[in-house]
Amino acid sequence: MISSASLRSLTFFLLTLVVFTCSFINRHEKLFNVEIQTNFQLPKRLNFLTKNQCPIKDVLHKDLSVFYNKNPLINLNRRRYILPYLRNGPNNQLIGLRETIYVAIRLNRTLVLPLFFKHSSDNQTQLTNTISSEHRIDIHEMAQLIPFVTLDQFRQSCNGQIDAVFRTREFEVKDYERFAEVLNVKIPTGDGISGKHATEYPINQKTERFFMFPPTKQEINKMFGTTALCAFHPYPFRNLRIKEVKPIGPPPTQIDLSSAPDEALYSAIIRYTKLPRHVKRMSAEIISTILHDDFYLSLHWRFDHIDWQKRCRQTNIPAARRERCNAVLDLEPDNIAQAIVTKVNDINDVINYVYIASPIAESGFVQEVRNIVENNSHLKVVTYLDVMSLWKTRYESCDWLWRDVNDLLSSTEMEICARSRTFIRSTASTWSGNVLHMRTSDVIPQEYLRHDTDILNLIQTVRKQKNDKKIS
Ligand SMILES: Nc1nc2c(ncn2[C@@H]2O[C@H](COP(=O)(O)OP(=O)(O)O)[C@@H](O)[C@H]2O)c(=O)[nH]1
Ligand SMILES: [Mg+2]
Repeated sequence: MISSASLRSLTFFLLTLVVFTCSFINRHEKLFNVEIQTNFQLPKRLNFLTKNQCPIKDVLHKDLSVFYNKNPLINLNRRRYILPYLRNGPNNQLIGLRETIYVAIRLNRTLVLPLFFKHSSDNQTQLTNTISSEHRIDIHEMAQLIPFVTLDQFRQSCNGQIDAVFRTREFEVKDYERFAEVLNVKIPTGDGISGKHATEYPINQKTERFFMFPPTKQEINKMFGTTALCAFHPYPFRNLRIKEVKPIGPPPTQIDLSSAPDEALYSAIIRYTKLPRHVKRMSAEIISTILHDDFYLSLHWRFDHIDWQKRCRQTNIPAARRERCNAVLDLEPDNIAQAIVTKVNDINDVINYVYIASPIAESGFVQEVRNIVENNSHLKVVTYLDVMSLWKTRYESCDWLWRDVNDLLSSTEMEICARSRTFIRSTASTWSGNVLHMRTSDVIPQEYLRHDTDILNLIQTVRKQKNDKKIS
């Protein structure tokens, strides 16, 4: 016999269970029902009870302070910080991060892991427009080079307040107010706000456009030298005048800051800020299953109408950009297809595959290129559509992937291009530029790298060859 008291408890328990289950499903529906208005068909509602297990688990750590390394190659003052605020696309952000690390080293400050933002063309920003740093860089690797703290640790150590600003340009009070709101820190911008002034460095200097500085320790200290503990470095990007040297050879076992040349130090920073391991693993899988570990040529076609061509529609653009814009706006899929086929014929090795990477918005144009190439040669063209089909079958239950799939797709395509036999880049793109850094002779034999070229130059050469043939 069940007593009425036990019956009441049982009913209460069942009711609680129902309410909990409903709210769990509801919460997950929100999480998984990520609406993606792209050309590919994602599973509408990912089934979190799917039988297939996600092949790559535990990609993101809840707490990045676990990466606090007592013994990195370069030890820095753990009481003084520098927090960058990155901007524009992922590769601009990566360059901004690298420059901040360089400045941090020269100023002897610990890096604060910044926020990383999704690209403005990425429509997966319903939940948040930020993305985990672990999707952008291999944090394990970076921890081997320098010490860093999380934004939370920084807020705690600095009592939520910034006390020095290392400027890269002129900022107005409203800019600081926005930074303060996004970062949830105080940036005192004058007596009116908190009574304490966060000093702007370089002190008492104005600039028309950007503060630029050479990479020497003396110059950087002249710009930003201060004993203030909690420094903020908004919008770093190409302020540091340094030659980017590809990292090659085995990793350093030690770095002596007093003797390391500036370029070698920057090169080490490039080496230790690589794409994350899960991105490498997924691209390796694509290379083996779709490209059959065969030689393949890759093309980065960056010039999409929505984003890249935006700068062509501005008024008063510099002459070099106008020229590049004119060259791009003139092109038809046929020109690109011809360039690809000509390039493949110029290479001694047998190439059967071509990977075309491009912003998703350009997929119609890329599809036309694909059809022309495949109808006129032996080549099989692979694009993000093939990647998505593979991911839909293999990674359906990896919610970490689908939440940030556009961003991760772009990084995966970078790695695919980095590993190709020959890479055709788009000049004026940091995406292409960073792929070039990844194509070191450690990864691709030097004699292959000689064949790498720029798509606009290649198209011009092909046109010239055709004209010369007509004349002769
Ligand atoms: N999937 C994919 N996205 C790309 C590609 N090229 C550009 N994008 C998109 O455009 C953004 C490029 O921004 P950024 O990294 O700043 O490079 P940049 O604008 O070319 O200098 C990326 O974040 C992607 O959203 C590509 O080849 N594949
Ligand atoms: Mg960009």
